[in-house]
Amino acid sequence: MNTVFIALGSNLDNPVYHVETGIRDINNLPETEVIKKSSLHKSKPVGPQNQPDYINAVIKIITNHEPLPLLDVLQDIENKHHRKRVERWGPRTLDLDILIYNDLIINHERLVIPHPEIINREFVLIPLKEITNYDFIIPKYGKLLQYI
Ligand code: A4P
Ligand code: MG
Repeated sequence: MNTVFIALGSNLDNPVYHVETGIRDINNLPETEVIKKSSLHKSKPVGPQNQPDYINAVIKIITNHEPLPLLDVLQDIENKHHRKRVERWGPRTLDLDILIYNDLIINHERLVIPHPEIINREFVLIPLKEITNYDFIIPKYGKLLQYI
């Protein structure tokens, strides 16, 4: 089994609903279980400001999916939530980002792990801190606490 952290974000059509059902959808994937879930954090948009506030959360899962197949099934879930890719950093019904996958460092054209923005985004760091220990290490970047 692999240990993976996933960030969820939504700022359209009832964001709390999309984040809650997104977590449920991930838990329902075969050979996958959500083992920790942060609270839901409300935050101002990073990037274009003319969009609604976001609801963000981070979960910890265990899964048998390899990294790219996991990205595929997460994108299926995003599509099921009618996510339209219109604008970079623009509004979305559900965004699922793989933050950390075991201690892997991946630089693939479709998948960069750890997520390159992880250390720059409070809406990821704060919920990640909530579900990890004080000495948690982000692969490649080091101690989580130094970024908060
Ligand atoms: N991709 C590469 N690495 C990964 C990874 N680790 N996890 C590729 C997931 N996907 C990864 O993503 C584009 C491509 O990134 C995917 O096809 C995948 O192959 P996308 O989600 O379709 O595109 P996007 O939304 O235009 O860009 P991106 O970079 O995902 O946007 P962000 O960085 O997620 O930013 N403000 C607040 N407060 N809260 C938010 O959640 N989110 C954004 C979106 C902006 N501002 C925000 C929030
Ligand atoms: Mg994304």
